[in-house]
Amino acid sequence: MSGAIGVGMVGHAFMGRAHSQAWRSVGAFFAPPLTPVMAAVAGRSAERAAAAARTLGWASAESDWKRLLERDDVQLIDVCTPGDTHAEIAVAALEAGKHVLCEKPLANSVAEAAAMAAAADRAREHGVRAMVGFNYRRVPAAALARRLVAEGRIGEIRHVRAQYLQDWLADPDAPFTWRSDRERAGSGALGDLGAHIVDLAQHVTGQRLVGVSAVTGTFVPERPLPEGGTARVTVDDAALFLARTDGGALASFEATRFATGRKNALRLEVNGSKGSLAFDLESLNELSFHDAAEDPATAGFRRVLVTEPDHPYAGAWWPPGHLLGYEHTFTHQAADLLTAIAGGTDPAPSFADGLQVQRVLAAVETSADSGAWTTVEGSGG
Ligand code: SOE
Repeated sequence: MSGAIGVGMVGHAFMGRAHSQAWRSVGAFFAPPLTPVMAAVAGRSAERAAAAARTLGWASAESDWKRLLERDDVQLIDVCTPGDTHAEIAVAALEAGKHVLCEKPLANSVAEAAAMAAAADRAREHGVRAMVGFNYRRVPAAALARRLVAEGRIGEIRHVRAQYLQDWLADPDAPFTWRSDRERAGSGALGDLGAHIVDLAQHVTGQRLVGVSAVTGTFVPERPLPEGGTARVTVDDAALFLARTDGGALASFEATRFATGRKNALRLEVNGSKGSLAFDLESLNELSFHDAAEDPATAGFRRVLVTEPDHPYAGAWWPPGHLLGYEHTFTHQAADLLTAIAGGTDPAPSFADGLQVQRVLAAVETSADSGAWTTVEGSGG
């Protein structure tokens, strides 16, 4: 398949802006087999959607996302809304024969995620594709880490150490938003940040979590509402857990919005029998690599600048040493999705992958509530 593909995006806040940037830039840098046409953006307020269309580069605006499904000039729906609407929009879009890109976490519950994965399975039979937006897989350094693990460069994996640390809720006076509301967000730091590190750790190692032992906490139980008064926080502020993988590794995970001074510190360290890899999103152009076979006198973590033409994604951008940022991960995501749609293959991560992450999140909540080791559904663990 080649030619153009019309995109309709639902939601135009932070994620909508990040995705818009990707749709604007992907054609210029990746020459994808399908050229995205930014047909329409949908939002609940006609005025705000029209303003978003103008600033973000969409040709038109709709005040009801359902209109996007009726439009012949839209073949791909990009879901950038809070989690409570993902399932309804994505399932309807797939049933209308539209390809879907859906922001993470896939849904607010395992039941919703399962319904979405089932809809994606049915749609695949008609050549319709679905992808969940775990964008950090597409940081060149993270993609290189996966490549090195797959090539056996760090041997058998013993430890996975994953953290996603932010601090934007550490101030008790920070206002209440949908992200602190279980009805809308599903969970707190767990689904928002923990989902990313679960996906990334599994992606880099090629192993899946089979069981967890977790603690979660809410440090600030009420927050001020912008319009006055307060609202009760119904999600976790932080979630920490230990896990076993199906490859025999022992792993630890930490997701928090209360790590003062840490702004967007997604860190992953993997220790193997032959060496180690370490990544920190706050220095996202670098991958630290330790080769245990090196002379101990000079061995240690080496900082690899991941900007060479043969590093994943990097060659499409600038000459070596010219750095990339957060926004590029969304462009890479768009490029891979367009390539998969054009090639008639399943994009990764699929909705089935999103469902599996959702099951890990559910196991974490069950374990935190019960205090018991909890098996991840479907893991055979
Ligand atoms: C907020 O914590 C947030 O924007 C997440 O929702 C994103 O998924 C993450 O990439 C950055 O932080």
